[in-house]
Amino acid sequence: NFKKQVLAFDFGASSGRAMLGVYDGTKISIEEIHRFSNDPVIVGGTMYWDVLRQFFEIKQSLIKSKPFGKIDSIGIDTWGVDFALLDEYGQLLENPIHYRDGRTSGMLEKSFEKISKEEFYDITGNQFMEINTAFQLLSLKEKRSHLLERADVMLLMPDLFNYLLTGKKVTENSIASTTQLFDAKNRTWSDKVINSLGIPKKLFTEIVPSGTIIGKISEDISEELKIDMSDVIAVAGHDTQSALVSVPAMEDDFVFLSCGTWSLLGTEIDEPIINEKSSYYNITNEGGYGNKASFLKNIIGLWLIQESKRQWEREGKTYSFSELEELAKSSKPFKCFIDPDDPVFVPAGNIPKRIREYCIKTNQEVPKTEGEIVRCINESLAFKYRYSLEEIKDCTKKDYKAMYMVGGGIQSKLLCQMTANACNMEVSAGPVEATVLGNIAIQLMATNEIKDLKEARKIIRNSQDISHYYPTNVKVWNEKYEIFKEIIKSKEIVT
Ligand code: LFR
Repeated sequence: NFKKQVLAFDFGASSGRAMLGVYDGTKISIEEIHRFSNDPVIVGGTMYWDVLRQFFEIKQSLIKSKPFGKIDSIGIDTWGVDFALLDEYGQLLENPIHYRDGRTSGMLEKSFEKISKEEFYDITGNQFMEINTAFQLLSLKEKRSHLLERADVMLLMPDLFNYLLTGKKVTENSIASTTQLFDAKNRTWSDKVINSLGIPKKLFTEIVPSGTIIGKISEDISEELKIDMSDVIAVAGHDTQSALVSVPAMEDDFVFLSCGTWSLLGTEIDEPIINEKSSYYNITNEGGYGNKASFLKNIIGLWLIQESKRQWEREGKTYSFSELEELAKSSKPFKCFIDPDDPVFVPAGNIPKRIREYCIKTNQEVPKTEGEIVRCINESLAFKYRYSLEEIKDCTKKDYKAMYMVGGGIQSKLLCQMTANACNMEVSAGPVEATVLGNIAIQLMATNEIKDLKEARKIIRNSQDISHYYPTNVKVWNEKYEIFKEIIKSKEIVT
């Protein structure tokens, strides 16, 4: 009658959640304990995390989990790159700022005045993106340096929540590796990058591997909430790396596509790949569970549909995701394409309008209806997956027989089928709750309930439904792919 119960917290763009994971020795089952809004708050033009509310919700979750009995451990993951600054008393200096805030605009170019782009990539192996921690910190250095001077410690978001629960200040490896301040080959903070950007070295705490038991819930909190002092485990704090743990692959070389607000497409490797080609393609290397690295592309993902849906709501038109999918399905195929990763699509706002403007600029038919917009997003994403996969394959020189799609985005059967068609590849889709399952599995590995990553993947495979999609209509998709490539190249010239 063996049973282990753990709690996984996952902070995503649509919501934060506490999920109970129950392991019976062969399968993991999950149940939602608490779901709460994780909406950023704009104050005086700055977009913040509502961090204390989030901590309140963590406490609420702990209270709500009481009727389920003993919780053996807790693990927390969030999206990457955001952080908090603390003073020497361990208090927050200000609310953490959200990566979609505009403060990093121009910081990439600024950084290249301080360290050459080549050396920067050579050390960090990270895809250059303005949202990265390095550029957020540089914007502080440039515009509000007094804050950095006052700060004692920087903690990335999952590490911040771990600290608020336990009082222990450490940095977990996966979340460190996506900051662009991390030396990918030596797996430590990069003094060279940190010093070149002029960021105080003392802000950085010790890096611990994913799956480190960092301590127990503090006495204060356990007394306040009348709960046991469960262990807090630094899981892969970076949600993408927790999700990767649950890719149900049996083979060593596989392609994964983690589909949520972002689409992360890549492959798992043992050592980072950093060379001229990977730099040219701007492919990122990130650290994962069990010393694995992943070689992947950040693609803007379902943000385009989520934010379009919000825009239509602002205009008084409310649709569910499945309604939007139906509308897209019945719209004319291949009417127009966008480069989903064009910078114009990153900020929040009127995405449908920006898509129409993009189509005008690139001399394409302009999508009018909601269905046409969603169709254009889905087809363009599917083609962007192929485009990125070709770049990855050009670096690894490997061929992959199937693509493993995981995460909430796979609830769109349309997107899964289009991905199979565009990439001309079998798509295995599942689990939907990849991040949470990975978070749970890492906790179970940390306490030796599950032996290793291979076994964790097997258990998850047995616990979850996996669907399969096979390419159809390949000839047409191949032809249209050529047009997609022309469009995204011509846009580079127009702007
Ligand atoms: C996915 C994710 C990506 C990261 C982006 C911003 O949720 O963590 O991996 O690049 O969000 O942090």
